[in-house]
Amino acid sequence: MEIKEIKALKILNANSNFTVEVIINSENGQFRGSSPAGESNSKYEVSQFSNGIDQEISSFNTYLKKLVGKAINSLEDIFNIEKEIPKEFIGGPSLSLSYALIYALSSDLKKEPYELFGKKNKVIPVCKMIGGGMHASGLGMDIQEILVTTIADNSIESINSTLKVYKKVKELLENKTDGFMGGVDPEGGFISGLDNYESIKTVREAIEQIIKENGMDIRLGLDFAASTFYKNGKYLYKRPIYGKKEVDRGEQIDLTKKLADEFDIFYVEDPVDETLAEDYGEVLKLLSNSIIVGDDLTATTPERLEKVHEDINSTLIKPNQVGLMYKVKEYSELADKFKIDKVVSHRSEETSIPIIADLATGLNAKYLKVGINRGERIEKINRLIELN
Ligand code: 2PG
Ligand code: MG
Repeated sequence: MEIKEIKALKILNANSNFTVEVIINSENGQFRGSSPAGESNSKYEVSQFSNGIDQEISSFNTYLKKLVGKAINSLEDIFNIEKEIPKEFIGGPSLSLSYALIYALSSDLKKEPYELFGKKNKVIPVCKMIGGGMHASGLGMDIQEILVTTIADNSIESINSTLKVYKKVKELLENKTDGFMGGVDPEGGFISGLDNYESIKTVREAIEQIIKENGMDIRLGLDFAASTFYKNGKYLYKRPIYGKKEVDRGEQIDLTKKLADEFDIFYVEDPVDETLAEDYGEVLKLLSNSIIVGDDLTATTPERLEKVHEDINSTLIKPNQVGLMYKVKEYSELADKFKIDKVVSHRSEETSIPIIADLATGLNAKYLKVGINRGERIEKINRLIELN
């Protein structure tokens, strides 16, 4: 296929902030790609717009003119464009371009986008129930996310049970908290006035009730995003957890173990600060039946995974953390080499394209981390249903 016209423009993401969209016209029609952003970012991820969004979109449009007339016939051709892209555009602009190219190319080859990366495989969603940390603008828990996943034969079965838990959590929050009006964070997690401990307890209760009613195998997860409340060697909780508000490194590891034992937590993401790989390793040793997931720690960056792979057994893959799809592929292959489970993930400030569902499928990820409420998340869940 040939790029006939191409342009970048400013659009809104799901948290009402601006991001970039790239629109390509080829002989097969029009194709769009847009990149998300995170509210809680890793210090190891690339910045989305290094020169400010307006300035960057304007110079990116000048750059994109060079691509008019270019023939794209394989994923390698897209990777070659990425390898030549000026550094200043790596982030939001580069990823939006790659996503638009992936859609254009797959249409031209009469393939589904996931087929450019690999075969179809089972992907299980990991979905947010309650939001805190930066996602709740400091109004909720300190822990950023309480999540639910399932052991299931296929994604539809898993989505069904996850949805039941989500609705049960809402019901329990309505009964437990006075001010709760059903409000959600950008990822569809409920924001309530309950503290960390009571919030986790509530989701556990919801899971137990659904297991009892439906006999499904449902698991609890947490994304601490611990770097967001780690200051000068201490984890600072707004309200006490196990009687403490200020917790040192060793105590944070103990607290993670205590929560995991008390609430049977299966999925543990970023329980400690992103710079402390050895502390992830400690958590991994203590919780041998859980999956210990690196997100801020690894930032979808191959060099980071090389360094810290022994301290985790799972990793998120967020393409915009690295901004280039050839790096994402390299990262995914590295994870396979180290036998690290892969969780392709949404960002808090998503756009509406469902591409991460295709990436999770084609890259043979075990999980897709995504919200189960709000239009831009539902796009991804529905794509997963379609690919089931
Ligand atoms: C995370 C993500 C997605 P953000 O920390 O895992 O849930 O949040 O996009 O804000 O980094
Ligand atoms: Mg995270």
